[in-house]
Amino acid sequence: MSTIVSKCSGDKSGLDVYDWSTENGGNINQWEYWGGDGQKFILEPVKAEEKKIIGDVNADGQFSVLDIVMMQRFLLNQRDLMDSAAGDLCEDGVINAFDLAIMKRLLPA
Ligand SMILES: [Ca+2]
Repeated sequence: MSTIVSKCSGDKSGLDVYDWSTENGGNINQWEYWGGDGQKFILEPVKAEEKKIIGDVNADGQFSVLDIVMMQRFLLNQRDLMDSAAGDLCEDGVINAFDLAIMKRLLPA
């Protein structure tokens, strides 16, 4: 179990489930730390499969020249990307030549 304290309180207060609510939508607010169950949280790491590899448009788990080839063919309307989210390197919601340019720059020599 972990406690999340706020720096602005000088580490004296932290997250606290108001009135030990067990209801959906129960409030969490800041309260002076006293070690109650409403101030204890379970922190879980992000699962590995949820982590995206930037530029891995063929979804093989690594970024390589094969991803650049797939991206070039996608931009020529010759095929789809296996993972289009990994191809939006500019993070502007559009996959275009600017994303390809970044991919080429990121590729290890
Ligand atoms: Ca790949």
